[in-house]
Amino acid sequence: MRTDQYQGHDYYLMDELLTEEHKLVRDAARAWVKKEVSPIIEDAFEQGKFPRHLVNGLAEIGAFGPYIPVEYGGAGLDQISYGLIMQELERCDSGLRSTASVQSSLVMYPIWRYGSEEQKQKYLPKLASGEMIGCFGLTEPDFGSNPGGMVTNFKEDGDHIILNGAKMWISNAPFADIAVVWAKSEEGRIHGLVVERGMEGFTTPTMHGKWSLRASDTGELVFDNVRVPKANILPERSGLGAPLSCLDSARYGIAWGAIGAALDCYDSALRYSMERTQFDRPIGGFQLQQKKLAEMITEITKAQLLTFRVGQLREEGRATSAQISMAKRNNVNMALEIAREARQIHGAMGITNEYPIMRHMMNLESVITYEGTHDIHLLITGMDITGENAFK
Ligand code: TGC
Ligand code: FAD
Repeated sequence: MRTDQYQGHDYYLMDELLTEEHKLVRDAARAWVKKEVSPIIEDAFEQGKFPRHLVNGLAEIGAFGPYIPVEYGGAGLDQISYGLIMQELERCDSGLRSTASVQSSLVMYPIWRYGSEEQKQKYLPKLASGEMIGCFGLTEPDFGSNPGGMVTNFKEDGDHIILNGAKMWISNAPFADIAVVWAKSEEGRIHGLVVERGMEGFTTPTMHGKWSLRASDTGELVFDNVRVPKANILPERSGLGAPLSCLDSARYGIAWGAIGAALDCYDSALRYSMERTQFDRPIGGFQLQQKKLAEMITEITKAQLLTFRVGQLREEGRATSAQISMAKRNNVNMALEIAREARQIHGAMGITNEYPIMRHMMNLESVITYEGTHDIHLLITGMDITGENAFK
């Protein structure tokens, strides 16, 4: 096992734009990751299991609901702090960040934004402390990029609803205590509801065989005539816009997270290029390797600036969905390209688990697909600038 020597890279002095609180939050997340996660992450990835004992630590660094108000158990931080936490988690592993993103943006966020006061009191403090883990069920076997076509549905039955259908590719599903599920009413309107583990007819089979995001558990959600109290329906918003607004929050976190993965690959490649000697000099002295490294830090720096600005706009409530899409798409693609280049700089060693590169690369193949694929985000930008919908 190699020591985690990561130190962070800040070519344009972005730290000067951060408050003391931002730096404290980031440094606490980084220190926790180095101490508790870096030593075990390669094993977890190989075993294909999320290390569940990390839940308490994630809660302690504020990774569950960073921006949820303190009155509901959240950390009451701003959007930049949320982003910085996601960056530090994904610097270690996208699966670690996934677990936190889902809990924060896809479970706590919809309950906070669209839930009743009773629902907020019942679920949010336990989700913030990690006593409860949640998952988010939007994608179905036949409806991925087009979630509006979903077939999961419910019928009314007195003070309950009867839920039928299935969701797949659901992060955290195998061990989640609750699922925020999106389903159609008899009128065909999409609603969010909280389904609890233990409700009869509700199962969460694990999905196996992933070569990516192996340190995150992924599963299905199967609903076979599940009786859910009507009190579990999120009352404050319905329609496809409700789940899509949650995705805005998660996609924003991913934009920051991807910078973390890219920084880790760059950090490792830079160090390796100075340590590895060929033809009697460090390979970092050759122009071709310098080109790779220089382009990496240029792309990372551009992404840091873009993402910080989206963070400011989001904090002011002014970031548009299309702006967030651009940041998610740009940064994940940037990180994947950097992982591929960093792999080459490491030569044969780059394919081993002595270095984090292949793990990041494999993880990023999921990140570029979930929360809206690379192409879907391009079409979102295309629609935003032309007014023409090229999806349908
Ligand atoms: P469309 O007709 O365009 O929109 C329907 C309604 O939604 C509104 N809307 C949004 N609202 C808030 N935020 C957004 N980002 C929104 N995008 C659209 C829109 O204004 C409209 O409102 P209204 O009032 O007029 O009804 O919908 P469409 O069916 O044409 O689809 C548009 C499209 C393709 C962009 C959308 O469906 C989409 O984003 N597809 C990608 C699906 C996706 O990202 N799935 C992610 C699943 S969750 C996940 O991957 C978690 S991974 C977690 C992890 O492990 O980290
Ligand atoms: P498809 O929609 O079938 O797309 C296949 C290809 O067609 C893509 O390249 C896409 O860009 C392209 N395409 C589709 N439509 C168009 C179009 N109109 N124009 C041009 N090209 C198009 N979902 C959840 O709900 N909750 C989760 O927690 C969750 N976690 C996930 C974890 C992992 C590890 C993964 C891999 C996925 C997860 N997902 C989750 C699902 C994820 O959001 C979907 O995989 C994603 O939205 C894409 O759907 P799809 O895989 O069905 O691909």
